[in-house]
Amino acid sequence: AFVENLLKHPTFLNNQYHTKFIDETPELFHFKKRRDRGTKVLTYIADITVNGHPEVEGRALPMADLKNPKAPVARSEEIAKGTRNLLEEKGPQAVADWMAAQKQVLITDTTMRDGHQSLLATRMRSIDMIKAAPAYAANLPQLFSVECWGGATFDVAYRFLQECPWQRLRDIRAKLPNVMTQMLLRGSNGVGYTVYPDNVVQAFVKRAAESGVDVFRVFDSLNWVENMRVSMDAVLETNKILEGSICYTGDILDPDRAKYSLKYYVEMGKELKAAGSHILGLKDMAGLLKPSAAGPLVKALKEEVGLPIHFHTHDTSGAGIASIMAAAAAGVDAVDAAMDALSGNTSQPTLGSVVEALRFTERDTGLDMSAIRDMSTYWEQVRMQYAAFESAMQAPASEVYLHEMPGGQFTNLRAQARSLGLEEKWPEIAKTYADVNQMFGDIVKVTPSSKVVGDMALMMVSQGLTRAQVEDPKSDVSFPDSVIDMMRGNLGQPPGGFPKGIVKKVLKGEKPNTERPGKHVPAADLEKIRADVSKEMEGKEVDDEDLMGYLMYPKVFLDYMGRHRTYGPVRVLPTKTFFYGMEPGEEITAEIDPGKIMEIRLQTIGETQEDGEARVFFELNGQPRTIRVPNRK
Ligand code: BTN
Ligand code: 3PY
Ligand code: ZN
Repeated sequence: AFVENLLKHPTFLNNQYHTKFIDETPELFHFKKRRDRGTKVLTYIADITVNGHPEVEGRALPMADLKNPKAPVARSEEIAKGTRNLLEEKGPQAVADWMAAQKQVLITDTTMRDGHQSLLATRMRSIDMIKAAPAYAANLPQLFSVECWGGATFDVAYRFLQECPWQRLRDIRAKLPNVMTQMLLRGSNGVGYTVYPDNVVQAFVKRAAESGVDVFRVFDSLNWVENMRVSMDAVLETNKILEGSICYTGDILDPDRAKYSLKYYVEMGKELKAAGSHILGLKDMAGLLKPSAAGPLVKALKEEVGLPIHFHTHDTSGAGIASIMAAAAAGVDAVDAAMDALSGNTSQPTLGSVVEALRFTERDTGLDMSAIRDMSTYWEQVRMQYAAFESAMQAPASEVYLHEMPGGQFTNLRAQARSLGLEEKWPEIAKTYADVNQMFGDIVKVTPSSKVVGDMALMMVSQGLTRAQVEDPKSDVSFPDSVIDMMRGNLGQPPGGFPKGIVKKVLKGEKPNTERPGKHVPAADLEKIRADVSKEMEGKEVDDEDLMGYLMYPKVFLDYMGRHRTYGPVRVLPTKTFFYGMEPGEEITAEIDPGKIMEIRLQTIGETQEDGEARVFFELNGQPRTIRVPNRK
């Protein structure tokens, strides 16, 4: 009925369909009759089969004979106790104490979050993760944690994957009962790009803990501890693990980058400890911590802060594992790595290689190499499904020391440049990004501040502007909105503040706010918003998870819900089907509810009729079903 309402709507017929159309047009939701979920899912398959998925259009195709990935088998019936059991039984401080007392280097597997965020534009679907979870529980119980939530995954799940991020978390949690789950939280920016009211951040953290997050890695995109407090206090309330994190930028060995010195990081570490962190995160989001600097930094943090250290880096330069080894020698407690098949380049260093590098040393990780190989074989098959989202990056790039872009941004910005026709100007963009950083006062660049620097650099290169021209008080420059927002103080303050000249130029004399941005954002009336959203969705109940989805990304969430009404739980489909539909004669299965399997066979695709609709003929559990979908081709 939704599709019918949509197709017959004058706005749609006039080709004025735009993404806001669905949430601005409530009559689309006046259904005559509710279709069952099976029919909805068939409608999705039919639509994708006939029209293609817009997200993979014009992109590389996966290998023709691609098989549905098969998860590794559990090697024992019994699930050994792991970090999660310790957290549940003894609480977060006990985990931190145990960590500090360990000899081994503990390992976090980032494949399900940063790995695919950095290599595959965050497009990995829940089903591919959930299938792996039992093998993690059975075969790799010595892992410190599995990073599987937060960062960009939240937004991308709703926006591009047509699935609920909360359900992903609950499903992974249910199948991984013994190893801690971990998320990345952008402090007062939650899992978004802007400042949220304090009570929204608090409610978000509470809900995330209840839905299954054990370790909260919290950072601020300008390293402003003041701006992290609300979220850190909220984590402490949940009795989960608070990993307050330093974002590493610059180079402690470079005398010309004195702002981000060893002393600076030690001071920040102390502030994070005073704020209640159980663990200190050392978040090297761009992979700038060189092997020669990692040792002295980790040693100083260990000695002077006194918290267990959890080191996160990216292998963009190719030097990642060397930095990990230096950190390990200096006493780091835990490190992040991605399973081999999703490691390297802008992702984390290679998990199996880290394990081998530490084997037969006093810091041996205790992980089983054959279990790692099994798991990586699975991830390799998974990765092949996402060929459309692979970046063009073929090799490590020491260029990262010039621009300092975070792993997730590097390939993304390059793709953005390509789509603007600026591909051959990439070296200039990289240099301009570095210039913009200096113009903004040498800031930490990580979501969302990295996006601001990227926006500015692209604008300058596309308009042919130099730094001197931008800074010239006599020139008239039209700044990107994100730059204006940051100079107003809406992301907080970097160490030493933004340079006065650029603030004045961007704000044209408007006075910036230099206090904590959240201080000036009124509390959200959560129950009123819940009622309003429910009304917008024809009285559908809005639970806390949905409410948080809406509060983080109002439009993205409502669009998702609109599509969900039409297409149902498409998360149960195999990834290949989700992106490419089915071929005549093909048969797939999908578990629509635990234990309830749909057997779907696509018979044929009929001709498109005069009404512009194609008939697609299926068998669903042996029963013939005809689905009509608009042919938009
Ligand atoms: C998007 O809105 O582009 C992201 C997700 C795709 C939504 C599905 S794809 C099949 C159907 N047809 C559309 O135009 N959108 C939905
Ligand atoms: C994110 O915020 O998504 C990041 O990965 C930052 O490094
Ligand atoms: Zn990262």
